[in-house]
Amino acid sequence: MDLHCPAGAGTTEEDNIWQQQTLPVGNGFMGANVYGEVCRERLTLNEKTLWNGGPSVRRPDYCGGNKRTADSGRRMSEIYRTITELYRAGKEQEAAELAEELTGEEEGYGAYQSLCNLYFQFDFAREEVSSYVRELDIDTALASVSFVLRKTKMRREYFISYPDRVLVVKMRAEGAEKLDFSISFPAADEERALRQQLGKETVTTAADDTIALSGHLQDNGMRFYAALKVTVSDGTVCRKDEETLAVADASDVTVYVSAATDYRDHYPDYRTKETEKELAARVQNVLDQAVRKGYESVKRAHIRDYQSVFGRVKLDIGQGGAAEIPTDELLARYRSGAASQQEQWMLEALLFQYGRYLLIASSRAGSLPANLQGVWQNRSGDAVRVPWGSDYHMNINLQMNYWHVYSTNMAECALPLTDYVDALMKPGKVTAQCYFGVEHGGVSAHTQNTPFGWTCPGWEFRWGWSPAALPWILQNCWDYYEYTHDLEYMRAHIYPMMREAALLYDQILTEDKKTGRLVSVPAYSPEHGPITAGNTYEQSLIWQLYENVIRAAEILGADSDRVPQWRRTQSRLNPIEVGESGQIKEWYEETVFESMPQTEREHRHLSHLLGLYPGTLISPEEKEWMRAAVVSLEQRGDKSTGWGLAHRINAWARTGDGNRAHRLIGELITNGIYPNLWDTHPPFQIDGNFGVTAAVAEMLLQSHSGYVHLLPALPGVWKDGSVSGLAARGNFEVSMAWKDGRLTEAFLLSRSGGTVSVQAEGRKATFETVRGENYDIMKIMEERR
Ligand code: FUC
Repeated sequence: MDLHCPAGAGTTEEDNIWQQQTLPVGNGFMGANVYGEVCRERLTLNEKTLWNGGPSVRRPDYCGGNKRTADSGRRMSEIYRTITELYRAGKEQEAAELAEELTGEEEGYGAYQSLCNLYFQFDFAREEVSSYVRELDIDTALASVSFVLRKTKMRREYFISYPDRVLVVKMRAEGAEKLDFSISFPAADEERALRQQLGKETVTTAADDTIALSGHLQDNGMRFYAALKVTVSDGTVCRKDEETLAVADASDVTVYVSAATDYRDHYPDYRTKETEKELAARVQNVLDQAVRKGYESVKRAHIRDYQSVFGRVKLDIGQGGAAEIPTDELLARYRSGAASQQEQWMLEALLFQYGRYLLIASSRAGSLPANLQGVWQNRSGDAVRVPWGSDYHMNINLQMNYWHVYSTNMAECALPLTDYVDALMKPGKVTAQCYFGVEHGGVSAHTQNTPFGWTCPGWEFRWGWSPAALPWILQNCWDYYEYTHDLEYMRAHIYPMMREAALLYDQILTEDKKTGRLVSVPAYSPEHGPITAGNTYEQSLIWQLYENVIRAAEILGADSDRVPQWRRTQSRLNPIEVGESGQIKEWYEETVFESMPQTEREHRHLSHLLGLYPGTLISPEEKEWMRAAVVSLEQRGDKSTGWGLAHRINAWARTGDGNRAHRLIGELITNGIYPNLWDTHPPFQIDGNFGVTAAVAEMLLQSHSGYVHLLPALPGVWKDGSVSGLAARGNFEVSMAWKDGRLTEAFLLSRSGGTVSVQAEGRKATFETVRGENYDIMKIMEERR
């Protein structure tokens, strides 16, 4: 199976409607897409843990995809040792060829699965409907549809509550017409999936006012249970047939849905071990509680919970109130150049906040992290049909999913990520032993990861091998501490992971004889170019790992015996080299641009620029490297896929070029999103949504170089504006306003005290802060003039 099949391959008309037109709601655990059809309304429903793959009676030997021996019969760790020896002997070509044997299994990788659909079948005709409006209000996380049917106002509302763990659909008829419809709840199985034995075995039971869906996945026996209950305030609801309920003569109907599986992120079995009955009882209990609580209370709790996170950040770039025109039209106008300045701002501000909405809807404490499609998926079957299995890709995608989580003040939404990476530690240690033969600790994971500890290097070296992916995702985890200063959390959950990752590199880095540099071998820059001994991608990420683990150890007073060695190692990594074209080299063997084989000028990955963003290696103070980074960015160009553009925007923001960053936001809006504002690779991939939100924050506030930089890359077109609630490293919160591109007011709230340096308008001030105090930055700057 070639996972890197042509982009968007297999996307059907039906998929396109789903990914381009429907409205997503979610609570991290469940996701749903609202079609907004009037006569036959449809929702697709997801449960985040429903995955094929992993341990199964079909795969008694499942071991995270690790392959002990290559096809040649040699052990992986032996092959690895030989590769290092070949490099040492200067036999680069032979080493690179042998590296391609470092692969894992394909069997057991699996894919995320769509759970089921919800259909509401009415018997009126479309022609009888007028004044149709479909809406997703991201201030309240409520989707709604309203229309008039023969003078009766019909209103439907949809949300998924995090506090109550249910999907709620409310339908109301205000007028003479009543609500008469049937409800069905079929499992989402595609024929091909069933043929491949990758579908579901399901029993559907309708009784009185409930439908229950009970079953397991054919591939791995994972149990799932989903239940739906209908309440009516007038009229009736009853069983129509074994799979359908009928509602009649009602004017106010509420439908509650809850679902769960017996998955647990726990190595090596990944199951709760609940019986079918226990699982059903768990879901039923959640459902009953929500029904008892009632629609109004569930809705109130949902809005309160959602707004407690979403409401922290406000952005005003001149967009004014809510748009008068539908979003898809706004988008069309933006693309054709017909949008007014204010309409352009509307869309840009909306896209920024949408990335926050989508993460709150797809990553909440206790859930798995947001995957390649967040929590939303309409497909089932293998990892070709479900693009990339909708997995946890760690050569940029999972990282990008969380780039905005701290800066836009939603740190609690990152907890699923830390938990997930933590759960990779045990299988990752097995992978490290298997492939590197290490004996003194160390952990490793590569490009593709699943909820079943799939930490092997994939089944093709040229996209699968990427041990630096783990240090990279650990940057995201480390940032939790940088932004929250939660020392105890860092001690218990983050430091141990970074330490384990460092232990691997303590053992495997080898000296490049020509340069004296300590390198990782074999090294491959994500999906691009030749296999070499060390490259900028690997070296930058390993450098950053040591940088962060040293800082963490010092803060905690831990591992004082190791820190000096870590420092020495870090100082010999020399990640950055400037080439003859003035560029940041992607490989150390590179001379001028495109001097290396198998390179693509406009490649989507910016792997050699990770020290610029999201890393801290190429800072504004490193002027020569910064200049070279700009040269490299120019070389890669402004054309890319959704996430490729989002990465470029963040990178340009770090260079301080707000206008270029803004131009690329325009490019993303023009070529990288669908009418429902979902990012496209294609197909739909959520990373670009999150990445662009991070980029807007990065244009307004940066804090990676030891100081809080206000308006570091403000584009000329956002000339007047304000933002409140952005977060900065050191656990500060910033609110500010600007006019004609100049800062007019700025406040910094200190959430845990400590020293801060602030840079604004070309000036810098360093001062002590007291926890809970809000500081008037303009005044402080003025006093220090
Ligand atoms: C990375 C990218 C691909 C795709 C995949 C999910 O490997 O190189 O283009 O986005 O992730």
